[in-house]
Amino acid sequence: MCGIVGYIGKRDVAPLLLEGLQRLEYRGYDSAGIAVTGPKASGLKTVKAKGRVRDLEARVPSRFKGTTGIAHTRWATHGAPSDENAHPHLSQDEKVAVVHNGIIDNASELRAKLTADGVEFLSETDTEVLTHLIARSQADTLEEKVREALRHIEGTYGIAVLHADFNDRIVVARNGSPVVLGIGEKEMFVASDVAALVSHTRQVVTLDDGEMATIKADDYRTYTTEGSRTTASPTTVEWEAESYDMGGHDTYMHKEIFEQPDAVDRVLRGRIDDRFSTVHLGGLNLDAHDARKVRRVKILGCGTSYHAGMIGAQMIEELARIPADAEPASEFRYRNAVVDPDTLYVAVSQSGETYDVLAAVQELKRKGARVLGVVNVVGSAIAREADAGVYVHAGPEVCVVSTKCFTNTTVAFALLALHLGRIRDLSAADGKRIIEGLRMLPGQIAEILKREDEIKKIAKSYADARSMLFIGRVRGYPVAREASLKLKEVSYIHAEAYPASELKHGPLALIEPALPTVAIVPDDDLLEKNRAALEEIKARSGKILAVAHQEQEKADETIVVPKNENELDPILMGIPLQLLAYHTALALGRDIDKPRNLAKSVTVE
Ligand code: HGA
Repeated sequence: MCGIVGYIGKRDVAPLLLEGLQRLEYRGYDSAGIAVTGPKASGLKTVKAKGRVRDLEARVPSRFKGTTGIAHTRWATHGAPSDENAHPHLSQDEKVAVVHNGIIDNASELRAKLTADGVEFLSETDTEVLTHLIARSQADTLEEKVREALRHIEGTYGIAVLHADFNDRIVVARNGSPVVLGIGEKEMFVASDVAALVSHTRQVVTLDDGEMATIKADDYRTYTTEGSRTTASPTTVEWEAESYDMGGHDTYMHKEIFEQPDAVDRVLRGRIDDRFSTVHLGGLNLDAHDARKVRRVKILGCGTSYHAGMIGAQMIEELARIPADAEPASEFRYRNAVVDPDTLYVAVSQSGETYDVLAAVQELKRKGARVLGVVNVVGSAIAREADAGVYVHAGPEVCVVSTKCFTNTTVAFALLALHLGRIRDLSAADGKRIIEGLRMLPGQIAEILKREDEIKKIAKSYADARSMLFIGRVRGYPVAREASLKLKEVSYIHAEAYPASELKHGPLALIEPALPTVAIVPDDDLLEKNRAALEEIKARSGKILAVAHQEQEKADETIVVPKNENELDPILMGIPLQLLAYHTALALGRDIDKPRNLAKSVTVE
């Protein structure tokens, strides 16, 4: 969702900020803006534009000089995408500029009060109230002005504030929306995502909720919104700037699909213990004694992470024989769920900042539950908020549509299931069998990816479908769900996933030549049942694409994938369907890395 970048130092700030915004484009946005100042500048200068960062760039005048600045990509929550609603928002005296990620819940109330006091609003955003509150504060320092304004605010924010009278600093604050400081040599950066910083510095300080910071060119300090100092020492970001480049691919989605053999290798690296046929998960903080006491596992995630959680729940039940299920975090947090001390709660989020997942974690913690985070971004809010965690080590994922993070999350769940299983009743022989299967995954994924041309051809033949049905049973069902989500997200073709076992209970009524079915047909104990479903579809002249371990007679086409252990098959069976979604979208000319209306990390509710 929306992004913040800020800089203070000696360099010409506008090009730096524009470059930072470009690095955040992947998160999804509808407009952008920039404000600059500097020791020699008189006042603040701003430019804003609806549309892309390149539209903003085209508007930046050649004499737009400054050495301090803040910039933003907006994903509208209050007020339509427009030049006026784009951030930064300026105070009436044009001395204060604010960029904001998040939502101010009591904005209308504050707007009414400010309007009654004679303030004229220039935008429809919730953010603008904050600008006026800061400008109207009588406090002596910028820090105190911001602090005073924030006292009136209910809601979530990551903000960066510039003030013409205090142009040696940028003041930032965080509550529910990420803010990261980048520490350079006599220059400082601030951003909502390390992607905007890593080409300049890999030394970062991540603010906690309720924390503020002042950055100056050669110094930074952090403190709470109440004003007491906090100690925040910089950490080094693992990800290199190059990981954010396209690396010769036409889209990030394509690049990230093809990175999967390496990514899976990374999530396995250093974790397998052959001696005891198990795995070590460093951040788990769950000794054998505690692990034996777990009576249920509840996995919470949104979208693709929820589907990875469904696969994870299946693996945990199979390998560890612990009852497990997955639920959308967005639903869980609102249903006053019974929180049980013997349940292990697992929160899944690739960014580690997904608002609904974070809120569910906070609610669980408040009720005394034990929460494990399964996240990709090291040091992210969920990683820090959870009691323990397993990183999925997929590397940065830029495309809005998740591929390698999904796959790595399912592998991380296989590791967790194996670990729990080996502490409980899974035999060493079965542990060894799963480990051998895990080691085969990178090579088998590479093998599937070699079939791209074949899948591309199939995708073209489905591109004119108005709707598609995805079916699978038990292990295959979450694969069908994720494949259906992938197709709709990136190609905009309507798709629906159903358990194959439920066909007769309704969806069979839809079957006709114009509705193709994609069926997940693994060679497992349900093979014959799945074949029967294909028969039923064929008998009604439905077109079928099967993803299977052997050619399926009743299918019009079969994509044959390599066989692994039954429990791990779901990890592989989704891979060709990522390529199917990709090539269908390509054939339809879609904006693959930035599908309409979607954003990468959903940091608002
Ligand atoms: N509420 C602000 C910022 C929106 C946001 O954080 N999106 O992710 C606005 O609508 O401008």
